[in-house]
Amino acid sequence: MTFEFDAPGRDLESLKRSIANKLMFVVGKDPEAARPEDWLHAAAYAVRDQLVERWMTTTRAQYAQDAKRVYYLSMEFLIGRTFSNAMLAVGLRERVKQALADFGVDIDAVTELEPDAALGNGGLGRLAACFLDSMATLNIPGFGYGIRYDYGMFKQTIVDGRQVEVPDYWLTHGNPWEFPRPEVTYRVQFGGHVVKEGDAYKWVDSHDVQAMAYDTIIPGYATKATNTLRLWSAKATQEIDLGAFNRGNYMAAVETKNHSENVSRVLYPDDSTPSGRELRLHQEYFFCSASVQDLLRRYLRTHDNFESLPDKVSIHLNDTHPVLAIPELMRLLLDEHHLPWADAWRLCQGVFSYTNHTLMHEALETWPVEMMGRILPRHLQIIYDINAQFLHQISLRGGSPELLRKVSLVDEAGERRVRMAYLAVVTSHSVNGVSALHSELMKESIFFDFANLWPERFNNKTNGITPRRWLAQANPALSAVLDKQVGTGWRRDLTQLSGLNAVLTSPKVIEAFQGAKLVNKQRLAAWVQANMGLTIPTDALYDVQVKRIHEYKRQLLNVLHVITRYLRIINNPGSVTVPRVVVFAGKAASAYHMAKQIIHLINSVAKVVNNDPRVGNLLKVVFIPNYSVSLAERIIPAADLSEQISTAGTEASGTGNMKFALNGALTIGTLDGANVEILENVGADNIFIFGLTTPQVAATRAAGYQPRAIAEGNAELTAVLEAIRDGVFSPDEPGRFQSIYDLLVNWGDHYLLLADYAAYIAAQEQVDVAYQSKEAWSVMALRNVAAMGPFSADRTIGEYADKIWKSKPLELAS
Ligand code: T68
Repeated sequence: MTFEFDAPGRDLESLKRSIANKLMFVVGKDPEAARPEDWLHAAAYAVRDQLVERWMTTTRAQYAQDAKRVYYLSMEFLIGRTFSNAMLAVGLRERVKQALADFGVDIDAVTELEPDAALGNGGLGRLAACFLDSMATLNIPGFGYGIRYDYGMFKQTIVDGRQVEVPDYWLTHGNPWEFPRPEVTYRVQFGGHVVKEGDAYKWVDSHDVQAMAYDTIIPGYATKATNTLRLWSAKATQEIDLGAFNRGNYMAAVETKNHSENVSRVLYPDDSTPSGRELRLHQEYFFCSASVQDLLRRYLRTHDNFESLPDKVSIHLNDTHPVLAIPELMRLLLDEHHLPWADAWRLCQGVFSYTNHTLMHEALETWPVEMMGRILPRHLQIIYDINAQFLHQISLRGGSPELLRKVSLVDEAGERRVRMAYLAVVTSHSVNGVSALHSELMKESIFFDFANLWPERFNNKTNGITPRRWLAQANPALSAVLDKQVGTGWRRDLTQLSGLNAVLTSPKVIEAFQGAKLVNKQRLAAWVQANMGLTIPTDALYDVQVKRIHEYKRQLLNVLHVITRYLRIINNPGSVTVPRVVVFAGKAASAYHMAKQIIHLINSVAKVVNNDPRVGNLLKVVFIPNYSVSLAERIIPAADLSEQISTAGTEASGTGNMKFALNGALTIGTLDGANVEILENVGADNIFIFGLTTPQVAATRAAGYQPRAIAEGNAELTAVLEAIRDGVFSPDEPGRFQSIYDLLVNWGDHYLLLADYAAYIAAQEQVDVAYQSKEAWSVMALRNVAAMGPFSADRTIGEYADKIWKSKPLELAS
């Protein structure tokens, strides 16, 4: 067969023709009538064409080389926008810009119209997106598997200072990046019961849902390699209940369909309601089952037995949300492919690896045995069997009944529950944390007994970020400075930024860096003006904390500093000389009352401070609504100071900390998560570290921490707390923030804000002193940029590939 197609041209004329063709024949619009969204879609299809041939070449090479494939299972992929990223990957941004300009279309304006794919909550989902980028860039054959939520992370609006959630239907205008694959569907069973036929188990009377694949191409940078993100959408197995339809009951006839399709309807911003939790379990199993069926089918295309499964397949579990993939793979091997238990178990242990992202007790997933037995009866049996064998093995090794109780996969205290993290640890050949500190704490705390049993299983893989999105794309101004000083190679090898060290005291370099920072502040200030109607100065220190709102991340400690500063300005004029813009952004889980109170407080403080004539431009407070990947790309490059102030021992790693430092902000932070490694890399002179260390946090709590005594011993802190309590920031409702005062003074201050307050304020004073010498500050910031090489996700993925997945880069002719 001859099959010929027109490889999409890369010159300006070809691009223009391609965009014109897409507008006409795919979008179906007359250029006379085309709206900006139509041009965006036309341009997106034209850019996507540039990726398709690479995609097919990569897939063919994977088969030809019988390459080991890495399957990254994650409930979340926080991709953000794709248009700019794809243009960057294929090196066509300038030409597409010109092509659009020739049609009278402004590329920046249409870029802003693309909705974020907000299929994630925060760090965990964004990490998955950075990892896909790095896997493709390093030619690691990788697939992301997740859920194609109809509604991504809710849109946050601020109404009278409070967070109000609005649904995010991101697919309204269609998604030009995805390829729907109606032919790639799998049946996913729920409910029913298990019957035994001879030695075999059968899962019967289930109500089933179809999982349908949607594929997105993940381009590598400066390589022909691409990977695939395959997201599953729920489709009813039966469109219409014919019985009900015939009886004329049309609503009932489609009800089951709607119910089935709810599985992939919405991303969970939290899981605090019982009915919600049951849907969450459905979601987890839905995507695990479809993914495992799919990867087995791909494996069996070129293999007729399972012996080489661990050599050809790695399944990585991004936290415990995909852990049901374990009993699902067992079920398929046992019940569908009739392998003996021991073989199936050995294969599972060879295939699975797991990353832990939190030590916080309330975030460790467990499922009531009752619920799991009702929804996934066969999986509960398999988990019981795994548990029985595991406990037997431990008791043979002399484990005490006490140890058996502690490590059991089923928590027997109170309502019986399956411990998903333990199931992940017992099965996986590798268990890693996400920063050096976190990986150590993980072994000392939640997995203590397991680390004693199998020390070789536990390891650290410090997180990283993709320099393509977080520097090249987000910060063109600084990128141009870096290109001039160290060349352009840092996009693929971030360690090349260390070349900056030789030149960063040169006045020209300093001036160029400051120029780039100013451009980025102007870009942010213009956005704040246009979207919030607020004027912020561009010659102030930009002090930024953007991340999910959570008590442990201590946005409230930042607010205590803001109020301290405010009171100093009005009570002691002249005592504060460095103007600051303090920027906050972040979403609170919809059911997390205290996090929402904190947002309300920030907005209330902003209102008072920003309108007090005594303050002027010395202090502005901005809460930017609806934090997202695309807003992060605008906010982070403008920052001078990066707030990473979680209570030591609570933030597993953080990745925002890396993004800020890479964009030339200095960190004010605790010795928590990856801050510790940032300190080691930038040196103590180029970072502001303060506060209790992890052991000191433990000791403080053990000694019977008394926040009230700390408050009473510090007059300035007392004034700040009383201002909150007495309604200085809520004059219309004086008692509004009593609960925040109580949280800190009367309810134990669990995250030790008051214990760290004095040290934090002292560190902020050092920041002010340092900022007064603009040159010295810029040199410190440049030293941070120069030292960020190790925090590239390429380094992280290189380590995962070598040490955990044992996967080799694909060989591709260039
Ligand atoms: C984050 N975790 C860690 N969880 O908090 C952060 N959780 O320190 C780390 O840098 C990052 O993971 C990457 O390793 C999360 O973001 C979630 O988003 C989440 C979502 C659902 C349920 C539980």
